[in-house]
Amino acid sequence: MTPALRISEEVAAAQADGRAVVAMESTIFSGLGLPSPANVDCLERCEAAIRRRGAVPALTAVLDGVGVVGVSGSETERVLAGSAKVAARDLPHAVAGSLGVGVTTVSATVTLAAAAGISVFATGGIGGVHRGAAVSGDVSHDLVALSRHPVVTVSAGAKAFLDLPATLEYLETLGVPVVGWGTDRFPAFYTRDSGVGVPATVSSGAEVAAMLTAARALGHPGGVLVANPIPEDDELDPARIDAALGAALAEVEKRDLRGPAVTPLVLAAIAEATAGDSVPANLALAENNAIVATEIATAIVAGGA
Ligand code: PSU
Ligand code: MN
Repeated sequence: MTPALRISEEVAAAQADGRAVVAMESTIFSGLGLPSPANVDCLERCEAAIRRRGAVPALTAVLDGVGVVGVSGSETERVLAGSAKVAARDLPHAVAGSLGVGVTTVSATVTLAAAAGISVFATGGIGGVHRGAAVSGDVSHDLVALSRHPVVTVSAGAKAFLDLPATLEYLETLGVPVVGWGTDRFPAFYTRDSGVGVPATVSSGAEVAAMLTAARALGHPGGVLVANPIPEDDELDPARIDAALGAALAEVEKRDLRGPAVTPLVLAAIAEATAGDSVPANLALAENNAIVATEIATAIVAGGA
């Protein structure tokens, strides 16, 4: 039988040498996340940011029925063109059923990173509690995955169109530590302040590494969510984003879309409503998350956590 997990040679070598590794999801780099060619640009910027700081990026995906940690070379093009969204619940069928190309969400990436022994993961924005979830029941498994696997996730908050106060409540219910990177505010993806606070603030990778060590020593399962706001220069105008979100969510309702189909449509509608300005903002926050994730991963290997 083909093994369910494959760690690339480069990633395995970095782990053996005690060098920092940063996992990355693939949904944001696929057509479901960013339009072409911004998706390629985004991946290159994130990988370069990680490498420039001496760490190794580990893009995750499902390829021919194998959970791959460290997608590289010609495999990358297949992943960028992928359109089958694989969350954690989809992994067993994707692997057992030999799915050709599956792009991994936050929940699937946290699962694969933990299986590969990687402690830090950089993304754009996590999924969470959708507006109207009391009726639809749509709460992303991303939140549960963060509570289940000992992986630090760096994100610019959660997706902007979610119910952010409810998302933070749900993270509290699950016992996921949430820390703001140099801020006491929970960011809202394209903007730096969602209006909701975070329970604690950190400003260095060493502080996050120490949290992971403490969690392990106390038998606290799961990871840490590091909320890293979009850089000030790249932030979008909150009023403009609100208007774009309103229009996008009305379209979702009109088309009666549910579940995994919602995000791709909303992101495309926001890009259209902001005349494309949301795309460079998305790239900037993803790169910024890769930078912070690398600082944390470097502190973890330095501290032997
Ligand atoms: N945020 C974005 N673009 C995305 C996602 C998040 O700006 O494409 C993806 C992430 O991969 C996240 C997933 O894990 O959406 C959550 O999807 P859902 O809401 O269906 O659980
Ligand atoms: Mn969902």
